[in-house]
This record gives sequence, C-alpha cells and structure tokens, in this order.
Amino acid sequence: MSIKNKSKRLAYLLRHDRKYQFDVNGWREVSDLINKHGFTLEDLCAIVDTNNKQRFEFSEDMQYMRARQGHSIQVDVELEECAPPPFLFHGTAEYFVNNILEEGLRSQNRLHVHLSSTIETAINVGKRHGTPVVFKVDTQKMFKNGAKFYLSRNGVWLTDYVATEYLSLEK
Ligand code: HQG
Repeated sequence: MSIKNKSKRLAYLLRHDRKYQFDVNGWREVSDLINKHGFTLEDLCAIVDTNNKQRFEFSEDMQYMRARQGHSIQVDVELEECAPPPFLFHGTAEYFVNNILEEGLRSQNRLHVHLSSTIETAINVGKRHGTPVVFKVDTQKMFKNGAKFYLSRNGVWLTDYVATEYLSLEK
C-alpha cells in the first residue's frame, strides 16, 4: 500500500472507527495500530512527518496517536478557542447549495463545520464532493453574535453551525 493510502486508512481509524474505544481526548494506542492494523512504527512516523495537512500527532511518550480534527466519533481533541479572521470560506459542491441556502451549514457527520482561510483551499475541499462552489462566511459578525470558533493545531477553522444570514456565494 502506498503511503498516501496508508494515510487515508489511518485517517479513518483515528476519526471514524466506531469499533475502537477511544480515550476521551481521541487518542488511540500505537500498539493497536501496529498489532491489529498492519502499520509499522516507521509507517506511522512517516505519515505524521509527510502528511500534507499535518493531520495526525503522537502523544509525547509516543504510545498514542490522534487526528487533530475531522472526527465523526465523539472525542475532545482539546481544540483551542480563537477569535476568527473577519471572513473565512467554505467549499462545497454545487448540488448541496440550495439546501445550504435554506438551512445553513451543518456539520453533517463530523463534529464541526470546517472552514478554510483561503478560497483556493475551499475550492479543493469542495472538489472532493463534485463541482466546487465556495461560500464566504461573515465570521466577524458570527463572532460578535456569540458564535465560538476553534483553530485546530493544523490550521483548520471549526465552528458548530453557520446560519444562512452569514453566508454569501463567492464568485
Ligand atoms: C455539506 C477534509 C446540505 C458541506 C477537508 C460538505 C475539510 C450540507 C458536506 C474536511 C449542509 C459534508 C471537511 C446542508 C453542509 N445541506 N449539505 N445544510 N451543510 N453541507 O466531508 O467540509 O482531508 O463532512 O458543504 O479538507 O467537505 O479529511 O465536510 O460538502 O477540511 O483532512 O456537507 O475534510 O479534510 O462533507 O470537509 P464533509 P467538508 P481531510
């Protein structure tokens, strides 16, 4: 398996695997990944070091690993609450747009709505689902109105929900 595919498999095991009993902060034993899922320690180190989005981290003692964001399982990865920049972007696919304009951005299967700092990143996120469309999010107004924002350790902005009043289509 290529390192890219191993990384995808690891993302599933650290974000979405309902069969594993995660620690409250989202940590999974390195020994479990090695003994039950076919990774070597070298694989895991290479994935942490080379991952383009720095998605994963080891615990200090190297006994555990976790994903820094993107989970569907209920864990607390100790996200840092932060004041957002004035605007952020959300990339989605064309066929979700009408629904989003009706009900706002929901986190769907994940714990949070994911927002991007740049239009380019948002386009790439949207492409994963189809023809990309980018929403501009008035994060400043949301923040003034009491919404909370979190910045993951790999630089992804997260929030719980974005109501339609804060959304505009980016052309
Ligand atoms: C859409 C990747 C209909 C939402 C990326 C998205 C990201 C709605 C899809 C991270 C909706 C959920 C997350 C509504 C939201 N009606 N559709 N009301 N509200 N949606 O994959 O943001 O590579 O769970 O627009 O880079 O695409 O995995 O979220 O299209 O940072 O590290 O529902 O995943 O990171 O899709 O992607 P997803 P996402 P990684």
